[in-house]
Amino acid sequence: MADAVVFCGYSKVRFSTKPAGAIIVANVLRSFGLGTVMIDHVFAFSPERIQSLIQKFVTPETRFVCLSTTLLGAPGDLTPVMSECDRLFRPIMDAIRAISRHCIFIVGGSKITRGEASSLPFDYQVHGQGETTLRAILLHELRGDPIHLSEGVTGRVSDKVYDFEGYSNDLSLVPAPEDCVSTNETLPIELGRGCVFKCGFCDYNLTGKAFGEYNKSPDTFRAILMQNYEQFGTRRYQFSDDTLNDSQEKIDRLCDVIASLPFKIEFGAYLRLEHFEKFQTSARDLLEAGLRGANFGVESLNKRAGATVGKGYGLRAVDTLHETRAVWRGRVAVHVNIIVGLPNDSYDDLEKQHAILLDHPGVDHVVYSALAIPRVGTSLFSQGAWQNHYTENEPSQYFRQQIQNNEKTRQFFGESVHWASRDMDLSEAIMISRRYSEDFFENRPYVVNNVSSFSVMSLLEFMTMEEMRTLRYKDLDSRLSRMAANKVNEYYQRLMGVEVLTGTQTQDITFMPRILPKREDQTFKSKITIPIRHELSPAHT
Ligand code: B12
Ligand code: SF4
Repeated sequence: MADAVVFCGYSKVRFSTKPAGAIIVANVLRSFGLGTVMIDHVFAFSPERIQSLIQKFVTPETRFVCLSTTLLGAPGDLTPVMSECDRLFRPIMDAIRAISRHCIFIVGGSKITRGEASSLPFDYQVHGQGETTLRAILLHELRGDPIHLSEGVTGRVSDKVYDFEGYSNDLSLVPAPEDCVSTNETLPIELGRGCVFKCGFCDYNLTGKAFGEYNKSPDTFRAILMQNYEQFGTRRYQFSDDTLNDSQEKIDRLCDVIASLPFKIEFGAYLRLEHFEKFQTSARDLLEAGLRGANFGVESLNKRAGATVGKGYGLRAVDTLHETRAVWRGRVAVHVNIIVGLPNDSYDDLEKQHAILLDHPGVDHVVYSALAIPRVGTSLFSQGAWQNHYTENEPSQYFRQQIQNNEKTRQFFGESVHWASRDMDLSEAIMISRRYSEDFFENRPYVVNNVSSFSVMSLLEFMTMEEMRTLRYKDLDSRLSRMAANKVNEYYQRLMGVEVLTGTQTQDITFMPRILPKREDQTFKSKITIPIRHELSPAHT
């Protein structure tokens, strides 16, 4: 049985890693002494297996059920949306309600933060960072503390009120033994949260942070690496930082900590390409520290186009990619993201760019995405800046049909502007992206060419980088499916064998009884010690 259950998953089951946000949420619950189980791969399990898991963990005493939406979607879904998560989670919610009538349902993660609505009756919807907001909910539910809800959405609790000051010393991104981590598993990690840049199209609520803000202290970062190594033997990571190399200071801190470890690690990350020109030794330093997957948001090789959204590195990217290649020599999987449909990118520009990328020896994988302008959200575009460059138009008859025939596409288009620029509209941008992607995969057939640099980090659990550079993706297709199925099966078996611990202690709360006494209880103060920095006084009220 469990006091709390956290459901989560990554729609690309083949290349999955446990979602960072869900691990953190589970640990916040545990820090309150609540016996918590995290159920990953939630939508990849058969209804029978879900039923068995619910029977094993949910009882009438279960108090909290959480859903973490970052990366969550139906297996194989590349751009999952909240409505799809609602559809798949509804039967799970109903089954749990039938057992525990009074349990509290809480949802959070990127989809909720972005402003997508949930049609399910969640008691709380957490907007933004979850550490402090979830604590506020738990203190409200468990000991009757007041809570500050945001207006507009029922049960919304926002990090705008409950901001997270303890980030740099927070250790909650370390899975617990009951999270069923296997020895060779690639785990998520973060050195920093939020991004110092503010690209026009970016739909993330923590952009434009100050340099150095929300970064882990070296001691905390090292402690996380050590704990994972000692508990699970972990040596491979995916950073969830938006830009790992935003400053020389951050690169140095990363490299110093890694050099001080008694073991070597490998990692993948989002990196800013122009910083390899700016910080001259960083390509070598990062390689030596263990970089194996580099993910670059280049967006456009056309300076005039990129500059309109804050990515104006232009054709110099091509030279820098040659330079990183000369240092990395195939040991790092290099992934480039390109947006089709930026202002000033004509069809001719896109053709030239595609020809360059297709032949570039320093590029292993390219993801072409049509520019999406969300109606809701936090990007400059979703707030209306797109109107400087685009008008809204109707999709062609052909596209309208495609949209109508597909529930997910309908949802995507429903939430995005169907834009038209001087050069193309969204429908054409989607077709162009698709054509370039197919062309790339046809011409560059090896595994490393067909999967993202993040997927490479997961695949390193099963094969070497050399194999990924010499094996054809098509020949591996069925093997990859089998591997994914085995991974989910093994995880299920281990989860069914798990005993959920209750009363786990953390560094935050020295003692916390499982069901907290009410505030009026005179024994309360002597039983619980919450350090001052975690006393929840809403920051802006
Ligand atoms: C790393 C990352 C990836 C990696 C993931 C690898 C991995 N397994 O970890 C890769 C490269 C694979 C990836 C892929 C994609 N990604 Co991505 N990715 C990110 C990134 C940079 C970090 C995610 C993360 O782990 N953050 C760290 C954790 C701790 O944060 P978190 O999950 O948000 O959790 C916190 C809160 O949200 C909250 N919380 C989370 N869950 C819950 C639950 C409850 C109950 C509560 C109370 C709180 C709570 O508490 C947590 C702690 O504060 C984010 C941007 C960002 N910085 O968040 C984009 C982001 C999540 N990705 C995004 C997108 C669009 C994609 C892609 C669709 C891109 C594409 N076109 O292919 C794909 C598809 C992914 C999918 N299936 O959904 C968007 C999602 C937008 C949306 N609608 O949700 C984001 C927000 C980027 C953006 N700028 O818009 N991504
Ligand atoms: S696109 Fe990347 S670099 Fe730009 S603001 Fe968003 S997270 Fe930062």
